Amino acid sequence: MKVLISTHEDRVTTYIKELSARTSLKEFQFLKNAAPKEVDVIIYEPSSSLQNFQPFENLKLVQSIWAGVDSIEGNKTLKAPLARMVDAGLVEGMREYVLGHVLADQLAVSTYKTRQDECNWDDSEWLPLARNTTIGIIGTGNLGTAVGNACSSLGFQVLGWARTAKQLDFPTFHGQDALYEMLGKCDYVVTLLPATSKTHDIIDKQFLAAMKSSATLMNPGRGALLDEDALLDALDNCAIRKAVLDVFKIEPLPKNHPFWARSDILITPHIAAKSRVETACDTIADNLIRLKNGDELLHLVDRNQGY
Ligand code: NDP
Ligand code: OXD
Repeated sequence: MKVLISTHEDRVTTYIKELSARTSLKEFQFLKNAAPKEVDVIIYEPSSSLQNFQPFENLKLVQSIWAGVDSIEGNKTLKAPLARMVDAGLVEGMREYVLGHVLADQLAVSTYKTRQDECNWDDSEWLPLARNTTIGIIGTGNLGTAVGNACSSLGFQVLGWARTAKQLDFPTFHGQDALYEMLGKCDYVVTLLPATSKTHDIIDKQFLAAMKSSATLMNPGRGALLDEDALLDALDNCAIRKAVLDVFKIEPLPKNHPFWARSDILITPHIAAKSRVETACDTIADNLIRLKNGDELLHLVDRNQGY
């Protein structure tokens, strides 16, 4: 099988090396360039220049290196099955990002640094305990469930919300009414939804108004989820306390964007969980071997739902 590696230029050689180590060289040929008609599988990163899949007439699978497939699933030239990335590296990265930011906030890290700069020994505050803190996970898929479980294991109260009903180790809800009711109970709201036509601007005026005024919004999902003007209004009117944002409608965030100057918004540059070659290749090799053996492919995107 011919497998075209269509990733960022810097990573192609490493992908070829790692995938070769996990599969039989007799069965798979990993290529940087190939005649489109001969290609069976494309390993695909959204930053790739490849946008027209039409010439790839014999394509059997496009395996995305990213978990979020919003930049590719709507591509009308792509008729072959599309699989998204589900791997240990993304899970660990997202768990650590969310927990790290929640704990840094609970421990008032930035406040104590400011007081240190003023030689100010103020020990009057009682830091909140996890047991008295509720974290709402909006989108309890692969990442949201892992984040929720990690928060539970540290003693946080966790509530989850998704499109469909499910049984997890923490209480979960679905449906619009349940969402607003749940938001009102959370001290942190973490959005881990995919960007689809149904989730566009889901964090809108009504969503933010349903949150506690003391709550923090954390969006490591996608920038498309957030109505940016509604967030600025909510912060200006103290409808919520703070936002931690990793993803934006336009990336990189333009230099003149109002978010940069706000002390109540913490910006990270889409680094919450990056696809790492070592762990991504475990998933890719698994799917390649399944394809070769005619077994069911994993992590296929439902093109009707968009994720
Ligand atoms: P999954 O597909 O496993 O989970 C998506 C979750 O969102 C599911 O629980 C799904 O519900 C829910 N959902 C989808 N649409 C709706 C809707 N209309 N209403 C309510 N719930 C909905 O994805 P992952 O957990 O793997 O990833 C989530 C997202 O995280 C990715 O799509 C990507 O955008 C983002 N991401 C960001 C990264 C970063 O570095 N910032 C890194 C990796 C991913 P149901 O379970 O019912 O299907
Ligand atoms: C992803 C991402 O979707 O890094 O994997 O955002």
